[in-house]
Amino acid sequence: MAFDIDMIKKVYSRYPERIAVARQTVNKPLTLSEKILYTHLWDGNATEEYPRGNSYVNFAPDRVAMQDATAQMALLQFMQAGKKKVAVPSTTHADHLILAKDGAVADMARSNHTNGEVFDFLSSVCDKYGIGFWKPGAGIIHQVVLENYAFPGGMMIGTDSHTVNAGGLGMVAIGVGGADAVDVMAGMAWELKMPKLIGVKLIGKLSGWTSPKDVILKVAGILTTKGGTGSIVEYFGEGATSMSATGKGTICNMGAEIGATTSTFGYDDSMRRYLTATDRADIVEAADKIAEHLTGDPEVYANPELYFDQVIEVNLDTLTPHLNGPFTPDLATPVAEMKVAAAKNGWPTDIEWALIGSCTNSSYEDLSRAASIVKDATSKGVEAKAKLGINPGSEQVRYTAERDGLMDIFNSLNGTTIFTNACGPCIGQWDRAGADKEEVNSIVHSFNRNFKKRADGNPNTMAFVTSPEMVAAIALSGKLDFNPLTDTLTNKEGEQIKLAVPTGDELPKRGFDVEENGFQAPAKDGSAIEVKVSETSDRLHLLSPFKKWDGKNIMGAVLLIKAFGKCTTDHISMAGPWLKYRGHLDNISNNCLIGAVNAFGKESNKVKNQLTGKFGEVPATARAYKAAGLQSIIIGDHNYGEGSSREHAAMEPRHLGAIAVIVKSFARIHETNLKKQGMLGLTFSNEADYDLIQEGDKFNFTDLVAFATGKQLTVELIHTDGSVNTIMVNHTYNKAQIEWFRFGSALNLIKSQA
Ligand code: MIC
Ligand code: SF4
Repeated sequence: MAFDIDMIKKVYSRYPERIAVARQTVNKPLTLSEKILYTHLWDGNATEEYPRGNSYVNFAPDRVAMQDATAQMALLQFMQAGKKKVAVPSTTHADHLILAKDGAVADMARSNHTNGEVFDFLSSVCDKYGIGFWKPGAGIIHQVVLENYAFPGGMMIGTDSHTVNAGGLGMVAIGVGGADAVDVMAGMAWELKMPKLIGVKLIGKLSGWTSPKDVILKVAGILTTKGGTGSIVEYFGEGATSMSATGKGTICNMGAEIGATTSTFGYDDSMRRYLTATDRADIVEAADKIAEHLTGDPEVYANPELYFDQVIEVNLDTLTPHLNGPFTPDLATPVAEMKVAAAKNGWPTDIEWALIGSCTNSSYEDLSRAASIVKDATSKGVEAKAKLGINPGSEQVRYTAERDGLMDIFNSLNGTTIFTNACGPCIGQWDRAGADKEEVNSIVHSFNRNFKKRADGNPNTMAFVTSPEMVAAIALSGKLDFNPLTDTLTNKEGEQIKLAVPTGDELPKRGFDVEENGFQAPAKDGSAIEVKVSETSDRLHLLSPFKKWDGKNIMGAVLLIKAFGKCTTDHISMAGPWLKYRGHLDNISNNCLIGAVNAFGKESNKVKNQLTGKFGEVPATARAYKAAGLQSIIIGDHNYGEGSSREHAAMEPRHLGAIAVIVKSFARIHETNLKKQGMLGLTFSNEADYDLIQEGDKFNFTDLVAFATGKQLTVELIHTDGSVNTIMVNHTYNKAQIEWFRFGSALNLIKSQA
């Protein structure tokens, strides 16, 4: 039986009426995305049409998901909101903090020891406030959510950008910062700008070496890392219905890499099969009663140009495997072109490590298809040239794969390590031997992100994203440019061997099984439970509120850093070794912007201190300004804050005294995070004004006292030679968000109302 089936049935029971009203209001056939949005309006039935890409709308999500690295800050904030229990079903998943090194058993034991304090905190805070806790080893948040909580037509938010994975089961699932999660858990509305809609029509059918991963690698190549910003991507067509639910999850998962608000698919047989196999036939029964509402209207899919803001068509019949990278997930190279591309760009083709896993590709189907390649190769006497590392997505997947012999197949290959059911190398929790030598090298993995330094901390590791099947083939060949469709491998006898095309099981033939799934149900009444945070801990620290705005114009703020080029959340608040401070704002602030490249001098973590004229690290310089009572300013390029939902990327600058971030454009989640934490997230009205910012600049916000919705702000740039440029900046603050700024943070506002 499904968790929270009563909640799901309640959601479904209001579908027919709410959709009928929405259809009348909007007065045209509806996409699936619109159906889910309009059935989740905070105020009930639709009373007006919300222009896409324009109006802020209040929604009522059905559930909240959090992972250990973001939940610490989310729950520290929730503890301040003055509530007894969460208002909607919520879960926390311990997956990000487990370091991959020697293999699952040793790694798990080590992690329980090093992270014990944080796991205990999460376990007790969840217990107290009615939140389900999936213990370390239970699996990666998005795989566990897909297996247990996602349901067609539902709306969920999660404190992780890959929450969107649940679109594989037809949800609108959206990644947010912890402060947004706090709103929903505290029983308040959740606000989102009405997304635009991108329709992706999948024609043909996947076959041979091509997998769902290649669909999204292709789409990422078309749309780039910011092409999906502010949009929901809705997939449809024969190619959509013919692929598995977990394959759909893979596609939706990496929608985060194109900046999409989320991605989704209509309810179909693949979802029925997956729900049934994961012991949720009760959802199928309920969903079938309203099946017509759980997918887009036929008129929409027949003439998508009339209903979507943009339509893309991908032909699965002609699609081939892709490898995307290095350093950005949208640099797409079809496998047949890799030899030329690698030679042209100087990408090393020798591969030492090939990794399968992450929330993107760690399903049973993924493992079974990769295993088929390994089995074929070993039976033909081929040995691996690279090391293969595998992180299964959940204990249920791992246990079942073990029972069915898949793990034996992997283990029969020389150089394979099975890591924990956790994020591991995907988030830099990987103790890769030799990484500190910073050698130039390439790796391949089935993850979603490949930003610099992400997997092993080495800035010279070039990571290429590809399907699990391709990762397995490349592990065998040891070559980035190996094309299994055409190339051969040499076996132990010196014979040339061609790999058979991958085969696999969408779902385990004998059903899923698990002994200990790792779930901890919360106490019915948690009021007596005490949440312990030691005052001397360097991992956890209770929050103190940010200062309220004094109501005056900001004058004489100093430039902290003008970031050059790509500045993702990994550049602003690096993960890997820093994950351990996710519950301690002051300590984690020591990584603030250390990865960002300073536009002056083009070095990282080296900025000019305007007080001393000397160069220093970004966090230390910010602290010096703060100590001197100065507010500071961050300047950035396009798509600033791309990547993660981690609100630390907004809280750290705030904590260190930065007050405004002015950029050419923002990634959605990060912009909201800045607003929530009481900062000014602003964009140049004239992009070229970025070039006016000089190293020793001071900033005056001369009309901040008149901060209002839809009205530009004026900023004076005072250069060191005394000259002044006056520029205009745009903002997207609505009335409520301006209140967050006034109060110093959204949380301050909640508290003042409690
Ligand atoms: C990631 O993939 O970058 C993460 C780690 O899962 C983040 C969340 C985090 O920073 O904790 C995300 O994608 O939101
Ligand atoms: Fe974990 Fe990687 Fe997925 Fe983020 S992208 S949730 S780090 S597996």
